Amino acid sequence: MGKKLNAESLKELTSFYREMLLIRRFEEAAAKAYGSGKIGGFCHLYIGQEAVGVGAIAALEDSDQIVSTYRDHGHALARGLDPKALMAELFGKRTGVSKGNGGSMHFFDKEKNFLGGHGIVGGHISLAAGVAYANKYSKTQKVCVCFFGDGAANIGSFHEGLNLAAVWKLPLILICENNHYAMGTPEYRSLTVKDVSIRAVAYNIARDRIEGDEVRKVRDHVKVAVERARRGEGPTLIEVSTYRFRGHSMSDPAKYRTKEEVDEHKARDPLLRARQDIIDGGGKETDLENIEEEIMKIVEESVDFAEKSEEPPPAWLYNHVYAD
Ligand SMILES: Cc1ncc(C[n+]2csc(CCOP(=O)(O)OP(=O)(O)O)c2C)c(N)n1
Ligand SMILES: [Mg+2]
Repeated sequence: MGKKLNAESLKELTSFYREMLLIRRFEEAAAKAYGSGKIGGFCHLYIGQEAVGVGAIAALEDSDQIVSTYRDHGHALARGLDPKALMAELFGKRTGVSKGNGGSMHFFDKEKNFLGGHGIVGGHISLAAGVAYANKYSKTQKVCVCFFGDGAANIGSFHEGLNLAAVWKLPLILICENNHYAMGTPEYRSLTVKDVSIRAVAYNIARDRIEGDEVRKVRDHVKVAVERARRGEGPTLIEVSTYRFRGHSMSDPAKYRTKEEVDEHKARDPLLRARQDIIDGGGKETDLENIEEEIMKIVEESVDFAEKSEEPPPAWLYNHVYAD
């Protein structure tokens, strides 16, 4: 039995639950559309990891930047990008957030300070260090959060990014979403450290490590790092232990994991956890049912919008490839 919550905490947790449910239902709808051939190309689902993105992004101001991977749907939704424009992007339509030119891996919204969606594993970490450098150089108080996986922590750009962020004390929060697999490779085959955050020691920067099934805990820990960065005390490397419930991408049947292992992690589903904490905290089942209904409507509308939108003209293929 969880704790009773005061009205403010209950409201906050319910709003986090709503955001996580939006990600879950949005991606379930995307998987269905993918299965029926309406979405093409790569499509990596975030299902199971929702508390990481929602918790971490809740610790930020809207003016802070987010740099994500190809597994970017959850981060984009948590940042408040329009589900219609995101679904249309998955469908490759001109109304998509990247005008149908990017697809699943390349969500981007400058106004929302959502700076991608990047397909090259780990390559975006040094880009994020560049964004954090710009924040510092132009004397803003902004911080940049960069999400990446356990596999990305073995890429050169991770080490270059960390080193420069450390040397220049950049306002960068590095969040390693350790879902314990890089495609079909389990972490023990590619990592010699117990957890990725230990690598912070090599660069003399702050580190933290948490379990990723409790959304408010993620928010609280990331907030400490954000405040440290805003005080000018430099970057933090945080490992959040999490798990993806689906395969690496839509084309992966994930045969390298046992059913028992997956079930064990599903028992720690961040949505179930939040749901239970809301009920124990004094929230009502009917409120949760209303949220479910509201989210289903948003998701259905996003699919409808994507289906009805036009394809981009072929000439748009050459847009936004090189600077003018
Ligand atoms: C430089 C590079 N190498 C290989 C790939 C192919 N690839 C795509 S995702 C992936 C696994 C990355 O795993 P991880 O960093 O743990 O992130 P996760 O997919 O688990 O979220 C690989 C090897 C790539 N996109 N870029
Ligand atoms: Mg991984």
